[in-house]
Amino acid sequence: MGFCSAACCKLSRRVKYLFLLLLPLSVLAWICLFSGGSVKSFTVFSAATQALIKKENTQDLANLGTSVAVRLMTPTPRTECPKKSPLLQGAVKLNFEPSLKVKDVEGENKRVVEGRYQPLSCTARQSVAILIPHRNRERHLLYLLHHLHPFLQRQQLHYAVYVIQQAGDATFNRAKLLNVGYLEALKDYTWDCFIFHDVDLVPENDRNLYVCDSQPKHLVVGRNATGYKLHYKGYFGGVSAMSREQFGKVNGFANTYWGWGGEDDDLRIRVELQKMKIVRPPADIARYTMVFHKRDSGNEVNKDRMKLLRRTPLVWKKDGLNSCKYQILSVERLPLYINVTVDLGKP
Ligand code: UD2
Ligand code: MN
Repeated sequence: MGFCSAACCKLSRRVKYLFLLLLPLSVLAWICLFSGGSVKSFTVFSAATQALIKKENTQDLANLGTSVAVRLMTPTPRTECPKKSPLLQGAVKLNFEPSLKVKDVEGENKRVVEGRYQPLSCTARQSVAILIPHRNRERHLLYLLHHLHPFLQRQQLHYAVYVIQQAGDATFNRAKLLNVGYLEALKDYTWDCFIFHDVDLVPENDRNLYVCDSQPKHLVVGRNATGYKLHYKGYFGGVSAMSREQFGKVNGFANTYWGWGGEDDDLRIRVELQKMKIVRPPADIARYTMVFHKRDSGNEVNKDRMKLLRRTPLVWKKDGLNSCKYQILSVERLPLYINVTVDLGKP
């Protein structure tokens, strides 16, 4: 037996199937590239393929083959979407039906695949990752997804929704969850922009654009609970937008705020230390409804927050994205969002 055939014999049946599947896939990918398909979608495709090869998951490869074939039959978007989407409606009526089910929201959003969407008719101007810190707020999450998916689609964005779940019952840490969301989302795609989004805040007006500007943006000027007035001058909580670069530059959120409060002010201090300025959309647009809730158990007021805020200028360089230690327990690609469950450790 020659060297090659001896080696081939050693290949498991699984690897052979993998090879047979990969061959037509790579042909498809080349056709895609040379027929003028967007380079970006090819890159996404090959990154996804490599990830799957690593896992040797033949079923997923078969699925990927189908989705590539579907994409090849779909005309490639060539023109950039207009600055102002023609689909915007302005103020929309929100509803919070107690009978709403996950299946209803999935049915309303058939073009959202694994929490991700991109417009068909044009190339989105920005790719945006929505990061939602979460634990035990399933109803709020469903109401938010119900409104947010159509809202983002009307804005003609390429986006994905990530829900970052804190596992266990240690004290809640919103800021660290959002750091994890940023780091994990970047493993999927090089997102331009990140929206840090409370689960209970539903935007009322789709002219409140979920895109990043040249400066960090605070999207909640007013909400029902505060008579739609800005809470206080330096307020940066609730929903905010920072580009990949802006968030990297401030080393993300601090990891050290356990429990309620302070982490949003800490981020504002980081932004100001970098000589950036927080911008806000007009008050009549940046309006939210906060679903009523009580303080959760496990998220008691952080009594140390004032002390922590005083040391931010001294510690921001070593407390943040570059020191964020965590353990991912699972990443589930559900129809409406990517569900990242993480063990953050304890205070
Ligand atoms: C305010 C800020 C929020 C954050 C917080 C202090 C507004 C509108 N929001 O929210 O951005 O700065 O104060 O930490 O001003 N969560 C869970 N499960 C829990 C606890 C919290 O999912 O058990 C998540 C959820 O996304 C929630 C967010 O953390 O929306 C903030 O917690 P909150 O809603 O209890 O605090 P709130 O409304 O005072
Ligand atoms: Mn809240």
